[in-house]
Amino acid sequence: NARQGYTLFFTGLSGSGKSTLAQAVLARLLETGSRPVTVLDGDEVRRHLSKGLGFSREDRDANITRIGYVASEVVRHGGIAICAPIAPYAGARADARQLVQAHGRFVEIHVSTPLEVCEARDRKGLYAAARAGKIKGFTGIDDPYEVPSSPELRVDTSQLSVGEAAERVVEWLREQALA
Ligand code: GGZ
Repeated sequence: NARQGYTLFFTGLSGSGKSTLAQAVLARLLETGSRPVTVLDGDEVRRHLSKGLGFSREDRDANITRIGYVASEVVRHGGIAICAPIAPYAGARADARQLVQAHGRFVEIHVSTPLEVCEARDRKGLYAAARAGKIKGFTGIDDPYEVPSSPELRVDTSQLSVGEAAERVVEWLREQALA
C-alpha cells in the first residue's frame, strides 16, 4: 500500500556510515516526494528526545524505545520515519519493531561495515579514546553489538559507496512497492 507509512531503521557501529546513508536515502525519497519524511538521527535524538541519557544498557534501551515510539507515531499518520541509532541490543530493536508494526512496516537495515574499517576511519577520535580507556563501554570495543540475525537488508559501506548503498535501499523499497 503506497499510502501506508513505514520506518527505515538503520543499525550499526559508530562510524559505520548510518547517518550519511540515512541522509542519502532521505535525499532520494524527497526527490520522488510522495510523503513527509522524519529523520531521527542518533546525534539529534540524544540532543533532544533523549537528553540526559548515557550509554548503559538501560539508557541505550530507553533511547531506542523512545525512537521506536516516535517512529510509530510518524508511521501511524502515514509518514516515513528514518532512524539511525547504533541500537546494539536485539531486544530493544525487536521492541521498536513491535511498536512500529502496529501501524506499518519496519525495515531494519544492518549497516555491516566491519569494526576494523569503522575504527580506521575514526572520524571523531572516539575509537582511539576508547582504546586508551578514556571512554568506557564503547560499542565494539568494550561494549556489545548484537549483530542483527534477520534484517530486511544489509549494506556494507566498505564494499559500496554511500550512493550505491542508498541506491540498494531505494531499489529494495521499490521492489516492496514502498517507494
Ligand atoms: C557508543 C558512543 C558512546 C559509547 C558516545 N558507545 O560516532 P557517533 O558518536 O556520532 O555515534 C555514537 C553515538 C551513539 O549514540 P546512539 O544513540 O546511536 O547509541 S545507542 O543506540 O546505543 O543508544 C558516538 C557517541 O554516541 N558515543 N559514547 N559509549 N557510542
